[in-house]
Amino acid sequence: MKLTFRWYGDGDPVTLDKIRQIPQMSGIVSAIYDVAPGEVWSNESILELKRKANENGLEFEVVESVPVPEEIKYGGENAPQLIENYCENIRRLGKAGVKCICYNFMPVFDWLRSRLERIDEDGSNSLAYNENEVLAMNPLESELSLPGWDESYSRAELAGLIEKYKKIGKEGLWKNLTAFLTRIIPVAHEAGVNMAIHPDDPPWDIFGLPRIITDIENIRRFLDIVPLKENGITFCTGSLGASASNDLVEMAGELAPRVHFLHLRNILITGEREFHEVGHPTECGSLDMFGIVRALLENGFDGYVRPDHGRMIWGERGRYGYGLFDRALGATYIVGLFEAIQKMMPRESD
Ligand code: DNO
Repeated sequence: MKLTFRWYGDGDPVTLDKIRQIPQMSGIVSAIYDVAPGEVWSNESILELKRKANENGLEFEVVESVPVPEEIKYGGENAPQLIENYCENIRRLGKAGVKCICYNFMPVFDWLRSRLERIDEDGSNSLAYNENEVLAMNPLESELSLPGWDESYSRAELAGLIEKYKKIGKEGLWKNLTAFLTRIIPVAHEAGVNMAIHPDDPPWDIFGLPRIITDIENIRRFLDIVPLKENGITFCTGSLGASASNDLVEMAGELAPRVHFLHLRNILITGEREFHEVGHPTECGSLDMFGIVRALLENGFDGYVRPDHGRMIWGERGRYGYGLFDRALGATYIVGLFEAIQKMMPRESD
């Protein structure tokens, strides 16, 4: 596995010289942030990002995300052209040495929480989700803002978008995902790039918007659309784990050969559709981090890993979920987990 760390570019208070000091850190996970979804990224900007990483002793082999424009997801008239642009990004990134691209197919909103600064018993802050609080929010009034959200729409545009998805429903979304995958995966195969779809977070419908990358049945359906290795997933423990009916250890074992990217974080489920984010170790939350990593490794996982969201600790202020301190603690926990499990596994020569 290769340990990586998400970096939001020059404006990120967590700088590359800090990231490189985390033990075992191999590279960054980043993206070109100043272009609208659907546009082709310039070769110069891609190479510049790579240069900055390399100058700091870090690789740039994972992109998160090349965002999928809404029009591809709802199947608008420009979808075919936008899919071609997407293919061009895959080719350009492959040429620059990128090996894995993470993306999602969530309508309108990427990951969602109802509280951004839950005060935990130890004085740290974390992100929390409570379904009743979410239902009480009006999606047309942006009361919350999370990194990863496209907030460029006017209210009227947003209302229109929500209507479009309600109309096409889940099967419409599957159909548009199929059109997307059947075109992009052969390009990724040629370019030597693994595509890794991110599960929906949380893994259920919100605000009447359909969500489909949610559980084992749906992920099997997704993988079967194009049964090539390059059509793979990001195994995000915190996203899939929010649904208590997802058995993550079992899912990890079955899906391992198609997991290209692993997002590790823990959550504590406190009720029906209610959870908050906690420190990464198993004992801190509801997820069996050891069991998940062991199931992945025993079934051949050898992809990229990053510590996912951290809490805000030691007085740090920063991008929600993406401060330095707790993610760095998570990174060293991950290194320990992998080392222990790998050393316990029977070697081929034994
Ligand atoms: C949240 C992230 C997501 C993820 C996208 C991938 O912290 O895991 O925003 O990057 O869903 O496209």
